[in-house]
Amino acid sequence: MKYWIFSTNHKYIGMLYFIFGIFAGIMGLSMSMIIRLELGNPGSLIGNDQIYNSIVTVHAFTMIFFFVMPVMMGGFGNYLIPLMLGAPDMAFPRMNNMSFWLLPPSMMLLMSSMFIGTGTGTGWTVYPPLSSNLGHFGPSVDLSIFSLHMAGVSSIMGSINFISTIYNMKIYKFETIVLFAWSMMLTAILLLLSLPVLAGAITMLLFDRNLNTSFFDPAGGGDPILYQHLFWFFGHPEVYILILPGFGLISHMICNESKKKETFGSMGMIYAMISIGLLGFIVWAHHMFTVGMDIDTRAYFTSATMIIAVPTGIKIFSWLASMNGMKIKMTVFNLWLLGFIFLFTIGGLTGIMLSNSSIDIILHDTYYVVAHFHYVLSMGAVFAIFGSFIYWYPLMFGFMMNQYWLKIQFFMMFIGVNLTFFPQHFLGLSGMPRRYSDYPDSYYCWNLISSMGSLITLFSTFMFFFIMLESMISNRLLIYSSVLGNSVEWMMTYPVNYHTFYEIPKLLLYKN
Ligand code: HAS
Ligand code: CU
Repeated sequence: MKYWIFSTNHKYIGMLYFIFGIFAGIMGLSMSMIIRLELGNPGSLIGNDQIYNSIVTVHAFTMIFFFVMPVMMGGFGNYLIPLMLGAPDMAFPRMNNMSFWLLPPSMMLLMSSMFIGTGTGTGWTVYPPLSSNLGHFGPSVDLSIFSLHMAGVSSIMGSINFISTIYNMKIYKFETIVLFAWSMMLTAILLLLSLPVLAGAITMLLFDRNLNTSFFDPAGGGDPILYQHLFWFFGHPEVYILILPGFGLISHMICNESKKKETFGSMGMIYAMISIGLLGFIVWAHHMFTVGMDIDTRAYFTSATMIIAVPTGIKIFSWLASMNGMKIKMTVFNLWLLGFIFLFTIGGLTGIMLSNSSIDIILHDTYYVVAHFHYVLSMGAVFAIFGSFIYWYPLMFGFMMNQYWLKIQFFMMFIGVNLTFFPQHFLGLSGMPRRYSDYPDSYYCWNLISSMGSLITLFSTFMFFFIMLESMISNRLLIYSSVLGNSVEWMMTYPVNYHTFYEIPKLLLYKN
């Protein structure tokens, strides 16, 4: 027990993050099922719109801050980055432990916000005046703000750790470290630059709520639009924080699957990720086209946003080029890889649609936006997580899962998420607004289909847990297999020893 709670070992902490992330993922999934149950039929199921809105808000927070980020950065990052760099552990192992242990209390505060007071029915954007005392009296919003503060501290410490580790502890040259390490480095920099802005914004909100300041209150000379600028200056980089580690994981898997020495255009991939990271900071107002901006500002934010399609296109086409020439067998990894590339591209293209300010004025706050971000998140980030978890499962646990069942599980998931989110494009285009618990009967059909899709996704997730459990119960141990990767993290025992290296390994490849 002491080994786990006080652990300073990157593999143990990585595993703690996975356990926490899976738990949070189940919470988030449960809340999404409540949302889809409410929306499966016209009329009211929950019978209270504030409760509905709180569930939507906590679903988003849980998925973003307690599922995707902890699993990608905390889980895969902690477990794999030291192995891939040839480092014995993370740079600051005790800070690593603290990063993790700030998350459970943070999630507890968020969950308490649903049970104490009226709940935080603000959406994950927490815009004032809805989130100020006027719209939300009582302790709920304050609890959510404290929760974000703690999760933010945890992320910032994690970022410092990753930057120091990757910068100082690699045994390769910077240009030759794996793309996953590059993606983690860039994600960490993005976090370090954007999170303090969020922290500032929510602290100002906390002061407005409790200490009679009026940063966001026009009655005292403040401006609610200021909050939106601050939030989205964090919020847009945040969406790239959610996907960049996924890009890294996908690159790594494609490289291994194609049996090539490196991903096609490795240098171009690095530059593409750097430009996505930089551009991510200068496009934030595409979330605010409807606040009454002048035409020049809208033209700027539209153009700047569209430029991001270029580096992202470079990534997509480089992945395809890496796969070119390989024999594409329908292995489980290949299914997740191709699924990711295809569905993420759809999500990206709807993003380009939304970046047109004139179109966005019609589509803003409709289900079209919901469809867009679930394609890039539920089918981008989550597909990357599922694919990678299956890919590195033998390395981390030492067991082999049933590959045939995994294929069935993939197709269930693929059908489920598409059935859930593709119809939401139609709902959005015909004007159904987001964050409402009810709708006119004309939207019934697509909503019903969407809810049925979410049920398929739920069952496919159950099936995944069953497959994991089965691999452990049947004790299908793995010693060596040619289907596994050929990169450095695989040159270990399965599962990897508590201490990977007793001394820094010598690298013989290191020539030029
Ligand atoms: Fe987004 C809203 C625009 C990528 C996540 N996004 C959101 C929200 C989330 C989110 C969570 O401009 C909702 C926030 C909220 O709660 O309100 N997004 C983009 C653009 C990209 C993009 C341009 N988003 C992401 C990623 C996310 C994410 C990645 C998370 C993982 N997004 C928006 C806009 C809004 C928005 C508006 C606000 C909407 C509103 O009204 O609220 C790009 O990074 C996507 C680039 C990727 C591609 C695909 C691959 C590229 C290829 C190259 C060729 C393509 C070309 C384009 C030349 C483009 C294959 C051609 C164009 C055609 C239409 C065919
Ligand atoms: Cu954005």
